[in-house]
Amino acid sequence: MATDLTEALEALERDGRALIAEAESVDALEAARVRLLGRKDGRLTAVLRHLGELPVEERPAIGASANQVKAVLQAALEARAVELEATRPKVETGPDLTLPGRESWQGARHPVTLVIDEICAVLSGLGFTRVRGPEAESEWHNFSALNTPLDHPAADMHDTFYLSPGILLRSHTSPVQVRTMQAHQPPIRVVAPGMVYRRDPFDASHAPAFEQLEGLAVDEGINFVDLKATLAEFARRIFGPRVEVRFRPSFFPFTEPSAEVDVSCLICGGGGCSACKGTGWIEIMGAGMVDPAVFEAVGYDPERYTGFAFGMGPARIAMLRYGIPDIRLLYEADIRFLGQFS
Ligand code: 2NL
Repeated sequence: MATDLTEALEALERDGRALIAEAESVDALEAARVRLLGRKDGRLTAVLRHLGELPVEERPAIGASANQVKAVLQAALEARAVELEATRPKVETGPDLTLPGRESWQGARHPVTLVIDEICAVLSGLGFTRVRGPEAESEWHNFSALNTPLDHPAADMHDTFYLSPGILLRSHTSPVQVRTMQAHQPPIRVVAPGMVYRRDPFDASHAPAFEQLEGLAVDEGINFVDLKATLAEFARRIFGPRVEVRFRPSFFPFTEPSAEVDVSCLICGGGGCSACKGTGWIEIMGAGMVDPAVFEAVGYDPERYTGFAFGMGPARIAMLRYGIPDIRLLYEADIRFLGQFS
C-alpha cells in the first residue's frame, strides 16, 4: 500500500514536470496547476485521500514525500511562469493595435468660395486680375460715381445699410472697379469678388449679405462684340462647351447698352423644367458697355476709352451647380452640409 502511494507520488512528480514544461501560455500553466495541485480534484489531493488507509506509523513518511512533491511542482510552476512572462510578445503590453483608429478631420472649402475661385481662374485665363476693396464705402464710390443719383431707389436709406452720413456697407462690388480706375490708367481688366450688403429678407432665395463678383475691361476700341465674345467664352468654360448663351436687353444705371446673360438650362438642356421655370434658360449675370458718365467720374476720357462690365452672384451659380435648394444652407456652417464639398 505504501509502495503504491510512493509510486503514485513519483508518477505525479514526473507527469507534473512534463505538463508544466509543455505549458505555452499563462492560461495553460494555470490549467496544469489545477490538474496537479488543485484542492478538490487535483492529482495530489487524490493521492492524499488514500493516506488514511495506511497504518498510522507509515503515514508521516508518505506525508513528507507528498509535501516534497508539492514543493517541487510549485517551484516548477513558478519558474515556468517567469519564463513565459519573459518570452511574452512585447506588443501585448503596448497599444492595442486591434482598436479602431481615430478618424481624422478633412477640411473643405465653402461651395461659394469654390465657385468664386473657379470663376476667377477662368477670367484669369482671359486676362483679368483679381482685385479687392473696402466693404465700408463712401456714398460717392458706391452710387454717385456709378451714375446712380442719391435719389435713385437703390440708394435709399431703407435699401442700403448706412454706417454714418455718407458711409455705407457697399451694395455691390462696383466701387472696387471705381477705385481701380482712379488708381490706374487703361488698359484695365479686373475681376472683383466680395461681400455686398442690401436690405433684403432672409429667405430661400435672398440674403442681406452675399458674395458678388464683377468684372471690368477698359481700353481703346472695346465694343459690344468683345463683351459678347468674352462672356460667351466664359460661360462655355464654366458650364461646358455645348452651353448656349443668349443676351436680353436690360437696364443698369452704370452701363449703356445693358443686357441680362442667360445660359441654356443645365438641368433639362433647354427643353423646360422646374429649375428654369419652363423657359429652357437660366439667368447667370448682368452686363453692359460702361456708361460714359462713369468714365467722367473717375477722370477717364470717354471719347478715347470704352469698356464693358458684368456682375453675377456666385451663390446662385453654386446653387445651380450643386443643386442646393435653399440659400440659407450656405450660411449655417453645418459641417454635415459643408463636409460634402471636400
Ligand atoms: C448684376 C449686374 C452688373 C456692372 C455690374 C459695372 C461696374 C462699373 C461700371 C459699369 Cl465700375 N458697370 N458693373 C455692370 C453691369 C451689370 O451687375 O446682375 N449683378 C449681380
